[in-house]
Amino acid sequence: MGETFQYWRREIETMPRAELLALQLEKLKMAVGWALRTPFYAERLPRAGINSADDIKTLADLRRIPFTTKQDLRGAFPYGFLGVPREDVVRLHASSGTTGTPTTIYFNRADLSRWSGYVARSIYGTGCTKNDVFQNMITYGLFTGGLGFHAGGEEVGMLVIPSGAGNTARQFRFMQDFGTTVVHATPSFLLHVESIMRAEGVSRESLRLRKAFAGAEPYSEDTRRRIEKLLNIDVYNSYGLSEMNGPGVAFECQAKDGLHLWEDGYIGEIINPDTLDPLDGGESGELVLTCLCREATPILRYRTRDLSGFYTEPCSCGRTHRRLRRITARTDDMLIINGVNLFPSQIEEVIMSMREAGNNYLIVVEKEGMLDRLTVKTEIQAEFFTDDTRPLNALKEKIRKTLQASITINPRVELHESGSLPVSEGKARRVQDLRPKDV
Ligand code: DLL
Repeated sequence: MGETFQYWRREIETMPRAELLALQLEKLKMAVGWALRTPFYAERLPRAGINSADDIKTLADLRRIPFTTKQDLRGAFPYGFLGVPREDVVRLHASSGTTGTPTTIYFNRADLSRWSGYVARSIYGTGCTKNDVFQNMITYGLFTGGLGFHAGGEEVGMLVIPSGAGNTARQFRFMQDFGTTVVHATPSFLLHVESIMRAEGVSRESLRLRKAFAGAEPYSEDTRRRIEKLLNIDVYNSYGLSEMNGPGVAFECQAKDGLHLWEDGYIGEIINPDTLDPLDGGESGELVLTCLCREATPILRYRTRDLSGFYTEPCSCGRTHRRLRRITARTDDMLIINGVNLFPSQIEEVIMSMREAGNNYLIVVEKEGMLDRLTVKTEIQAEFFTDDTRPLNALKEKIRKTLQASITINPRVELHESGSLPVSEGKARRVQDLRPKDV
């Protein structure tokens, strides 16, 4: 490729593995020390025979620490995971908490500075510099995507426009007025940008856009390519979660071949989600993360429910931090349709690989008598939409067959005009499961 890679902290990003592991051990000890100051771990860790940081002697001792789950975080709401005096806390973020009690993460000043360092490193690694104008088109507020990227962008020295999500007409005005070169948004929103541009009469040539960071929800490689083609930009996958600060946990570099997990800030493990056994050979499984960089709310061995795996070969960019495979599903995303397991990402893969299919889709599951009924509603590209029902029926049948071949379930397919299915301002809601609960 002849590409020149740029590093924010070269000595850390390309650190020899042995040194990186030694650094992880040092930081793990520190994180265990921090954790023991929280009410939750002060009780949990001694039960596992860990009474002080000195009980961690090697990285293998990590496995003596019990897993932490979302339920643990909820159960200890609001302050059970707080490890510093309340007056030293300067910020909190909370998970979207669609059901039940939210989970809250607290930061002291040093935590915020460490976090923005990881985001800055991620942004810089995609080739951005202080010459860029960065429009952060994602929700600000309790969600970590807004302020997280904002701080990282400022640290790189970019001009950051805190435009937030939504209000698309204004977004384009900002892009034109300030010469925006980089944007951050969810992939589902980015898929819509081009059609909104057309509707608003904004020409691609009037924009200086060259890159986007897309994350906070799963998307396929075909979706990435589609956005890149639609907008003629480079799209970089960005992964994170509020329990691990937010964005800046794992990020693609310019090689765009897996997401580097910043292993001086986070320890990643892959486990079998059913047996909880470690999977050390590059297999896919549930990602478990330990945060090494947050004192106010230390979280150890957190079960993310995200499915991924590590690449075993090194990256062409020279970074030594291992790469995660694109996260396409969560263990709790799985639908069971008449006994067959289905991840929504399997449907996305089919839809986004078909050139006739549009940029938005919706999955509906209902009960019909004793059976589950799967309907895939998909938009189709404007050029394939006609008043003539014959070609439309043929296309519907083609999509149905392609889906069935891939998911082994026979779905009902509905075709919708481009731009007619609902778009969410935050994370996309792709699945409507209308089946009665507990049946
Ligand atoms: O979504 C943090 C974030 C903000 C990441 C902006 C990237 C960009 P939460 O709201 O806590 O935090 O949601 C975390 O979103 O466990 C994954 O299931 C999913 N997720 C995040 N990034 C990706 C990604 C933020 N790149 C949850 N690919 C995680 C797939 C992702 N899923």
